[in-house]
Amino acid sequence: CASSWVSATASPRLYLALLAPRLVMRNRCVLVVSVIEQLAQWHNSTVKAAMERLCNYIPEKLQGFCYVLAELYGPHIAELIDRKMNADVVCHSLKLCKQDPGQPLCHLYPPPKVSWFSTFFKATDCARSFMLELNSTEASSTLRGYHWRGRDCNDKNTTILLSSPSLLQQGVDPKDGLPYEEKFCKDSQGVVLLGDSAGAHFHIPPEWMTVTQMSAKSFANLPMAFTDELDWPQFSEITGFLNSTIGGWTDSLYLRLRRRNRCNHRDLQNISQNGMLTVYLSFSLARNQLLDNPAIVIYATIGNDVCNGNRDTLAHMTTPKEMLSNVVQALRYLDSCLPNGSHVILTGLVDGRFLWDNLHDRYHPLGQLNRDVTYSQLYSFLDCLQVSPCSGWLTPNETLRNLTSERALQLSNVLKEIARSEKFANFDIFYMDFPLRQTAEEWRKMGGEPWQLIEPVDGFHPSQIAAALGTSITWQKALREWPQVLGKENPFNNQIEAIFKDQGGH
Ligand SMILES: *[C@@H]1O[C@H](CO)[C@@H](O)[C@H](O)[C@H]1NC(C)=O
Ligand SMILES: *[C@@H]1O[C@H](CO)[C@@H](O)[C@H](O)[C@H]1NC(C)=O
Ligand SMILES: *[C@@H]1O[C@H](CO)[C@@H](O)[C@H](O)[C@H]1NC(C)=O
Ligand SMILES: *[C@@H]1O[C@H](CO)[C@@H](O)[C@H](O)[C@H]1NC(C)=O
Ligand SMILES: *[C@@H]1O[C@H](CO)[C@@H](O)[C@H](O)[C@H]1NC(C)=O
Ligand SMILES: *[C@@H]1O[C@H](CO)[C@@H](O)[C@H](O)[C@H]1NC(C)=O
Ligand SMILES: *[C@@H]1O[C@H](CO)[C@@H](O)[C@H](O)[C@H]1NC(C)=O
Ligand SMILES: CC(=O)N[C@H]1CO[C@H](CO)[C@@H](O)[C@@H]1O
Repeated sequence: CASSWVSATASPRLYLALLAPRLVMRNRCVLVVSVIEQLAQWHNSTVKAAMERLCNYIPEKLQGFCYVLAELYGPHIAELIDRKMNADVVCHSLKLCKQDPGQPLCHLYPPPKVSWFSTFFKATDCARSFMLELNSTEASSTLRGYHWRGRDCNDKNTTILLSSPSLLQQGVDPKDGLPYEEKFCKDSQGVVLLGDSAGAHFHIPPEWMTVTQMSAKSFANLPMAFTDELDWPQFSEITGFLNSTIGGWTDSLYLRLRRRNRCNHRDLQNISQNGMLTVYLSFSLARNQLLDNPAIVIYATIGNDVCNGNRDTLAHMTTPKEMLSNVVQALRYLDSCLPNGSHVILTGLVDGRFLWDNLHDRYHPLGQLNRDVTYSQLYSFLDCLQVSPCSGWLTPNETLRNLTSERALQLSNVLKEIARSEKFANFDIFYMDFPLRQTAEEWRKMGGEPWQLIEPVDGFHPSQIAAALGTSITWQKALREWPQVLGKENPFNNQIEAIFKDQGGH
């Protein structure tokens, strides 16, 4: 079954994989102009100096380009900012020739004192392209690196997992000539995540837009972040294996399984993807049904089935009937791939009302300097641009938020019912609610605030803290209720560690 692809396409749908980069791209002008404006304000400098400062901060590779753009568009931007235009107006003015007729004017900041429309039309110069109209293709053409599956596996070649085993898998004990794997490894298993952008850990660093703390250090991770499409699976709750550099800490199912049984080392893969709807289930699974160890598959699409950016968002949500058929189809496929003795854990959908309830009147990182952009404004702006990651939850309309949660609950119940009633030959199957309530509870006990559990920049995804806490809650639950899923503790752990050390990294 290695490297086979399934695509179970039902109806064509908006798809967050496209949406997540779009979310950044459609906003990049407002975002960058805001940063320039605020840098000038914070350092009491001219706009020109602020642009140079920003160019200095970003990685050297991109600096030449940045200076060219600053030279090209700088004077125009500077003039507009000096006339007290905010970032919305500057960006509209730069893009006027591209403004689709009939589209609403979308703005992040409150309109300037002068009437919005008159400033808008006076300020036009129709610059055709703007520094942030950088094409996303440049960034996404680089191969996703090893962060996605650990070093054994190149994301684009699913056979590699099998062909370059870890040191332990290759070795033979010189004393008795027995292969180490046979001696030390029973009960070992891999971790697989089928999920969406939350599982892959979508994150935009707030340091990129907080001018009060901005320095060259803030952008050191920029090239890598774009290579990985702004996902950070290396820190994520299922497949994380590096210490978090994005706040919080790393705790993952993989690290815990590895601690329990050192033979699980490097057996991780992440086949989650931004926006994997259950109807768009298409994945490649690097696992050989006969030769490989069983796997734990975490099947988590915690929001995308009810989240879309459509005007009539309710009509575009997955129905319970569709959910049933999509998930069962996906599970049948897994049954044909997974080695016997595997386990599948279905995770329910989150109740996204948590987002609005905890964020709507707080300031977004872009709005902290002047106290002028709240999350409620950000959500309306994204909605207006039709790039909201979730129109049903990120809305002031309480009825709509409730209806979205109602559908999410219905879909979770479908998953629960599947786990209860369906049987598969090669794995057993379990259901758990998305542990949001317990996570918030734990965090409160640690002295934290609920808003810290949400990604500060997008105001939507779970934060690194939420991910790490979620792992520990999931682990405790599994240990209590389904210990067979986690396998036994390996009595040879200490010996393995003594002989192989860290086995050359993850
Ligand atoms: C900002 O700089 C200008 C000129 O360098 C100076 O006149 C002004 O007082 C400064 N403002 C503040 C708030 O430091
Ligand atoms: C941007 O990328 C798209 C496809 O990804 C391409 O069609 C388009 O021509 C590119 N635009 C520019 C200005 O390079
Ligand atoms: C994938 O990796 C294997 C083993 O290294 C190699 O033989 C094969 O040609 C690769 N396939 C592709 C499509 O790169
Ligand atoms: C994280 O850092 C700690 C010490 O700071 C270290 O002991 C540990 O091995 C690191 N973990 C990973 C996954 O790199
Ligand atoms: C939304 O749901 C909450 C909790 O169930 C309820 O208290 C509230 O009255 C509902 N609001 C609307 C507008 O339906
Ligand atoms: C809120 O959403 C509901 C459901 O989509 C809709 O019927 C209602 O008109 C909306 N209310 C407002 C004030 O937009
Ligand atoms: C899987 O293993 C179980 C017990 O270990 C066995 O009962 C079952 O028949 C096996 N299934 C298949 C499809 O081999
Ligand atoms: C992280 C990862 O492996 N992502 C992959 C998941 O599967 C899809 C479809 O096979 C790939 O396109 C992703 O790159």
